[in-house]
Amino acid sequence: MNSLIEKFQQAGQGQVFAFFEELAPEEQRRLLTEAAEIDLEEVARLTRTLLGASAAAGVELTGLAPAPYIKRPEHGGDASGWARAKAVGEAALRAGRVAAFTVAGGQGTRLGFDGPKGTFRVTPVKAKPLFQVFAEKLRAAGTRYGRPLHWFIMTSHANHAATEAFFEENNHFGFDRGRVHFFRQGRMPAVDFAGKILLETKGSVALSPDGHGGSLRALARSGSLDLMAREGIETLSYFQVDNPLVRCIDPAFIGWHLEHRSEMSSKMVTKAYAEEKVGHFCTQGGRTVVIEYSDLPLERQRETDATGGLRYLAGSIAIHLLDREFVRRMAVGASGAEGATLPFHRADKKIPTIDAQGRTVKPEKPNGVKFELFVFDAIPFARNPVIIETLRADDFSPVKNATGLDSPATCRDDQLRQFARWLRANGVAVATDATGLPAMTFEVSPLFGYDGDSFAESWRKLTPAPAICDGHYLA
Ligand code: UD2
Repeated sequence: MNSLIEKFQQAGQGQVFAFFEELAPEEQRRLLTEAAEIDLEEVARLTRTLLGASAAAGVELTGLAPAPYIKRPEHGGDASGWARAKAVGEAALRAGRVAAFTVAGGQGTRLGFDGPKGTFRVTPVKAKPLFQVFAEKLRAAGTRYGRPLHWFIMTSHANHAATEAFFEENNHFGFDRGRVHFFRQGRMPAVDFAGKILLETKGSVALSPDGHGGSLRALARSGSLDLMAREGIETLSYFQVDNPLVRCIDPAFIGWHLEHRSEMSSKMVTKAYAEEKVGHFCTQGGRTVVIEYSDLPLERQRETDATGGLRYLAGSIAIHLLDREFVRRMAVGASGAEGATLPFHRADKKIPTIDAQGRTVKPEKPNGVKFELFVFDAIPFARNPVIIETLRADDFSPVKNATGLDSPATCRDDQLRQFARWLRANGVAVATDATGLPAMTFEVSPLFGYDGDSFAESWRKLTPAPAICDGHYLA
């Protein structure tokens, strides 16, 4: 018998090959390839630690306190410190020591959009897809600092080919194709509540992406870290595919990170309301940690301090800077060799599978567990982690849901508000409502301006300044 099948049987996972004899040869090969991807010891360990009777009851919450962060100058922070940080960051950009990194391997189920999320169209006039917005911001920043940037994009098995094809069809949105690097994240098998690996069909395992925390080992495995080392890139600017407002390249953030010799830095916003679905920056036992909203009981989320404000105020918006060699260290740990290891999180899900007779099962309630790694779990392992404050309006408006909060509609309005603020800052009168939303719909190309500074530079060069009207595209 095939030695891999034997290994699965010895591990009590023989059900993976229950229908093997019925499969055509190429289906058998495919199943064997998928099975070879699975680390049976890891699955056994996770079953013990996350599913078994001795599984810890959730995340440890004792000794939790709000984490300190560097305040923005407009909220009482040290303006000269911010100016210095910006200069340090700009110098690193001019020296080509920074690259961009987008995690785009998620399944985007909540949005109900079929296709890689980065292909979703978001801008108000041109309906540019998310990937184009990032590509143009990065191109513009590269030009501004005289060093074209490298851009790493993590995909999943499910969307890798479609993502690459999309860039190909669109001529990489003007990005130097030799500087865009796609790589796939790893996968984990889903298991039932007894820890048995689930099949999706007779010839395929129920595999799903290993979470954005899988990006650390995928960066190493794909050779991206080696490429960075060859190119003299020390810092990765990490952001999610769902947030077109993100400052993909933020010199002050980079400067704070470098000045503190931090290995992993993060941006926080003050939470909009107590139950906002973001992680919470905390300290615990002298280390910085992020506690996801789903792990922090509601009464803690709502706790107030002496001033009546929220005690756990600092929300994580999933924007980080990562030191290259720190990622390498974490990646080694993740494969179990030594040192630091990211913990897996358990998510109970409805997992389409087959029963013992091979019939399709579409469960109506959770029937099993997926295992995921979270990138912010690396923070406690980082030397000198820094958290800086950012303004939500300039960094965060994700597209998560089809309607309501964090939807295409709210994101479109937030983009319009930002364009209006940039115009107003340059002396243009723009009619807006009380929330800053302009009456007209217009769009600023990231190639014209991707932040307040770059917009002002381009605007000053326009003589005479154009009259912006409804439908205008400033490029
Ligand atoms: C994430 C954070 C939350 C907050 C919020 C801000 C977690 C657990 N929570 O919530 O604290 O910061 O973002 O928007 O992270 N992805 C992959 N591979 C995967 C899974 C996800 O690449 O296996 C990517 C995905 O494409 C997206 C990002 O990670 O770019 C976030 O994924 P999500 O939608 O699962 O995160 P969410 O909204 O639950």
